[in-house]
Amino acid sequence: MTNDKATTLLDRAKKVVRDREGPLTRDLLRSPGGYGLGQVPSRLKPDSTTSMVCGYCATGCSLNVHMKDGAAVNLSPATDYSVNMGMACPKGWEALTPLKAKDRATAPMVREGGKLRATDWPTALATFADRMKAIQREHGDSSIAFLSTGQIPFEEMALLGAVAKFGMGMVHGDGNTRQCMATAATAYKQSFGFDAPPYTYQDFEESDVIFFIGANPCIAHPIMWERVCKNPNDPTVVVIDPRRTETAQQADEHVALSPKSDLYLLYGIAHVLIRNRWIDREYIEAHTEGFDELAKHMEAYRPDFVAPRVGIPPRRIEDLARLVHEGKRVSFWWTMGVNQSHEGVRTAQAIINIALITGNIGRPGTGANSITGQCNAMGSRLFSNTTNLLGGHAFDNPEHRTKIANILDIEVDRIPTETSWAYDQIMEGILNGDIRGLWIIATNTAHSWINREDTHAILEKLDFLVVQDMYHTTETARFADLVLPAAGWGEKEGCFINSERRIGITKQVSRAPGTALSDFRIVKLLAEQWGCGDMFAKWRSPEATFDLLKECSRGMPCDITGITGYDMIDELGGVQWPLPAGRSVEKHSQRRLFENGTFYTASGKAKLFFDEPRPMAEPCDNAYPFTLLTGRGSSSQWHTQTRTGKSDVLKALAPSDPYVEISPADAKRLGVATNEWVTVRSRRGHAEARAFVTHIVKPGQVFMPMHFATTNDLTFPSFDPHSRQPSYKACAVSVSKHQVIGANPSR
Ligand SMILES: Nc1nc2c(c(=O)[nH]1)N[C@H]1C(S)=C(S)[C@@H](COP(=O)(O)OP(=O)(O)OC[C@H]3O[C@@H](n4cnc5c(=O)[nH]c(N)nc54)[C@H](O)[C@@H]3O)O[C@H]1N2
Ligand SMILES: Nc1nc2c(c(=O)[nH]1)N[C@H]1C(S)=C(S)[C@@H](COP(=O)(O)OP(=O)(O)OC[C@H]3O[C@@H](n4cnc5c(=O)[nH]c(N)nc54)[C@H](O)[C@@H]3O)O[C@H]1N2
Ligand code: SF4
Ligand SMILES: [Mo]
Repeated sequence: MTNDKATTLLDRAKKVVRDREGPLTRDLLRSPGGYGLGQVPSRLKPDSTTSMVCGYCATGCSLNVHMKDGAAVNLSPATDYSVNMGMACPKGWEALTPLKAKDRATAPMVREGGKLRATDWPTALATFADRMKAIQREHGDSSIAFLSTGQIPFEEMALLGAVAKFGMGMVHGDGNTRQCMATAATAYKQSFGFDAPPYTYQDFEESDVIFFIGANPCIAHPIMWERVCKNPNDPTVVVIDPRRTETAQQADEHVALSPKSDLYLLYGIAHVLIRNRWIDREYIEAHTEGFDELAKHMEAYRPDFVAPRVGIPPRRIEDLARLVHEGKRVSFWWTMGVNQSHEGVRTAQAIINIALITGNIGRPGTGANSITGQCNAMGSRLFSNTTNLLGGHAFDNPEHRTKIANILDIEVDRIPTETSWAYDQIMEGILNGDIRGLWIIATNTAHSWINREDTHAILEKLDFLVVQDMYHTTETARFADLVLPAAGWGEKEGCFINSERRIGITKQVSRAPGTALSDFRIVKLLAEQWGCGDMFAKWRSPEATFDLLKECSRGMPCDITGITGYDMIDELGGVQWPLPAGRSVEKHSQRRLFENGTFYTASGKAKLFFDEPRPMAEPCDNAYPFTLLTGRGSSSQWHTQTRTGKSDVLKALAPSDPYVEISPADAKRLGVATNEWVTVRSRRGHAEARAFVTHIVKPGQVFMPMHFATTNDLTFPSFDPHSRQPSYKACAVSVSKHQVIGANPSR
């Protein structure tokens, strides 16, 4: 279709809508800047190539999108971007395909007579405001809440969090980053004084010893793994994971520890380091607090005490400590095997402690480095206005509230004085009837939340559930009273922050289908309908919002006041925070934190935290003799598969049925072979899955990928007490051979 023809058709479509619907919709159609209804991308030439950051994982690769007649036709990985340098994983290559899926939500839908029916925006907006307000009037501000995401630009998250809390008066709102990054965020905040991952990806290439703890980058962050492969120092790579994962198979050493025994292992390593004086006394004195207490606590964790709890010989603990000691540049990287644990925060801090006491931080190739998950998990941690007030501020700090109120030009008493409930507390609140209206944006709770049976009962209990998603067919949308159709990545603009704190830009290269709108636009319209639109007049567009958030960051560790705007981010190949006003950076620069040993705590020193290890929430017993581990299964599947499941290419690259990894010894005992159906049972539910007989798991353990909804029918809802992150990765299950071999019993 030519541009002219598209414009004519669009004009006609606009006229039809204009004639039918009132002033609100007219305003919606007027929106400039590529975030309105079906317009030709405004910032880009119709036939051009533009680069933008990928919308899946937190690696933050840049993709060149090739446009013809104003529409994206193809893409290829950018070669001049420091993150990926010409590489992309299958999801990145296929990123445009899910936009064309048949089940895209193309119009708002309301539930009538038990069924979701298409409606127009004015009806949808009025339904939202009327129903939410009625609940709020009757049951108070705390009775309506929202659940947000790490997968939309942070300008959208910030607007959402601001409108929900300052405009609509909601008190509680959390994000799916709770399932993912809460542990790392809490650990960093306590230890460093701010949630600040210290590294830059260059560190992958500069280490001589690399530890991956509960991380499987070959599958979950393949382009980060490519960076490890480019390391010229022939580094020693150690993988600490109960499973012999793809990454473990590539590594020099695999420590197949017992599930959730990381704290013992890490304390054992710290014990040996301290006992042998393999520590950096000078660094400890100058830059840390609490070493004497730490050393005292670690006395008990002798290798012979620790080893049986970890399931490895004492000698290996000595050897691992020696490896840390002999390395010149040792880096420690962790992901969900640590974060998703009943004692995740202390485990993350045990890693941080080892880096600190050996002086492995703030230098090239070092660091205690949490790898983030979603494309904008870091953006959500700083700007979603859920657990933190915009820009890493605290809701319960009066000075912070005043600062933010002044920047946003709102009354300070619009800002809640208390921190929101966490995700699990919001779910609990629904169960108790305290929360009755819920607005879910860009997360698929009914699939991904821990212990799905309960989740479904909880969602059913709500008086009013709004689901704002790209697709109307998600597990969560099935429970919705109102579905708001959202534009996805590539259909709107804004910024993501990747794992190394690099702010990257995404653009509109494609039109959202039907009357789907960007989340930014949807939230603006809801604010107007609610009657608080004037409060957000300054939030004109994503880029105007970026400017506001910049101001919010001023003087904070994440200060980005030195970024002039989107063009600068584009030109420099992304910009890592911080970049305070007056400071300049080179194109493709690589910056790490704490080079001068000063942390964000009041004393400027990092704090050393430790605790007694606690038993697993649900240990195995005779009835449920296996430990179920869960996580990512393949590099071509993304979470609940609403997007990757729409690509034939990606589907061909991954198993289509749920499966369970089971050790050859256990399979033999149970009499099951690969591909046969088995039933996996926990105290909460059961799942049918195909057996995948493999040495990846040890006897007594099984693994199921999270990409199939049934996995969370089994998981046990336990949480880290400090971060409230769910412990998805360990519960007790049984496995039995299914009677009807070869047939799929779940269909
Ligand atoms: N292809 C693909 N890539 C993704 C995603 C995706 O869905 N698909 N999701 C993205 C997101 S949001 C995230 S958070 C990341 C997750 O990235 P990762 O955390 O790397 O992936 P997971 O498979 O969840 O978990 C990592 C490993 O933890 C191990 N583990 C389980 N229990 C323990 C334990 O007690 N101790 C230790 N040390 N290890 C344990 C598991 O065996 C698993 O191999 O991936 C991101 N990248
Ligand atoms: N058992 C088990 N469970 C897990 C995990 C595990 O390891 N094991 N990992 C946990 C982790 S780390 C994570 S991060 C979560 C992820 O869990 P979810 O967040 O539930 O997973 P997604 O499939 O990414 O869901 C994102 C939703 O947003 C929609 N969407 C995408 N882009 C947009 C957009 O621009 N706007 C709007 N409005 N919608 C959009 C998608 O269609 C999809 O429905 O799962 C957690 N659950
Ligand atoms: S590694 Fe992550 S950011 Fe890079 S292309 Fe794949 S999904 Fe996208
Ligand atoms: Mo995640």
